[in-house]
Amino acid sequence: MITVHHLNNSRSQRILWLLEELGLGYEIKKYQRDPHSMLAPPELRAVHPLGKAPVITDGDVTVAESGAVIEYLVERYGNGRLVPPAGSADKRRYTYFLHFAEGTAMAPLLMKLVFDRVETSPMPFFARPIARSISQKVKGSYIMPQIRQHLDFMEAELGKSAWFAGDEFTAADIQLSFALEASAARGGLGANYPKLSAFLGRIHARPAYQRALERGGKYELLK
Ligand SMILES: N[C@@H](CCC(=O)N[C@@H](CS)C(=O)NCC(=O)O)C(=O)O
Repeated sequence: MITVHHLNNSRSQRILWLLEELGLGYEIKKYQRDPHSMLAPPELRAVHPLGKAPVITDGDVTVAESGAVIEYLVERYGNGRLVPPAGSADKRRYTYFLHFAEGTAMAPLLMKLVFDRVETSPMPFFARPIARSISQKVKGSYIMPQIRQHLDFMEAELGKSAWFAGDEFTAADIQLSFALEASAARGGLGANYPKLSAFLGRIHARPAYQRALERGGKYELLK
């Protein structure tokens, strides 16, 4: 039996969605973030030393890191579903986006979250204007331009085909969804990106996405 070690409001929601798309049976072990630090509870480190989500166990196999979890599940159980044919141009795009999502797109979105917190976290009153000024400079000169560059790129890519890796929906769309949902929550993705907004509408309407939400529980991305 596949067990998804599911942290609330996290990347592991994507794995529930993938399993629903593949129609596989699985169980969920739920973990709650610490309400102040937002970190995962220490119990998750018993599953994998980094204690981050997603991580799955399947018999005596443990797989962490969302791209690796997705590759494991589609390779082991997909029977060719949700992956473009080997050797095709779509497969190269698929592999690129599987890595781009966590390797490139998520980095400035995480920095935005951290710098927003720097501005609002408790500190001596005289330090706040300095902290705010540094944070706003970093966001204005680096973080937001990076996020916009990534969104512009993804918007243009969706002009080439219906989905990110061709005209068929693939697991790369699932992998990219978290960066796009995080961009909608905190990175300026709105009506200014019509193709990306429509992409979010299309994935949220998928029955498997809805079923994963029902099983995973409340899903609200950190702002
Ligand atoms: N690149 C990793 C990122 C894993 C990650 O940072 N997960 C977050 C949840 S979205 C987490 O576990 N945060 C809680 C913590 O680090 O304690 C992946 O894609 O799996």
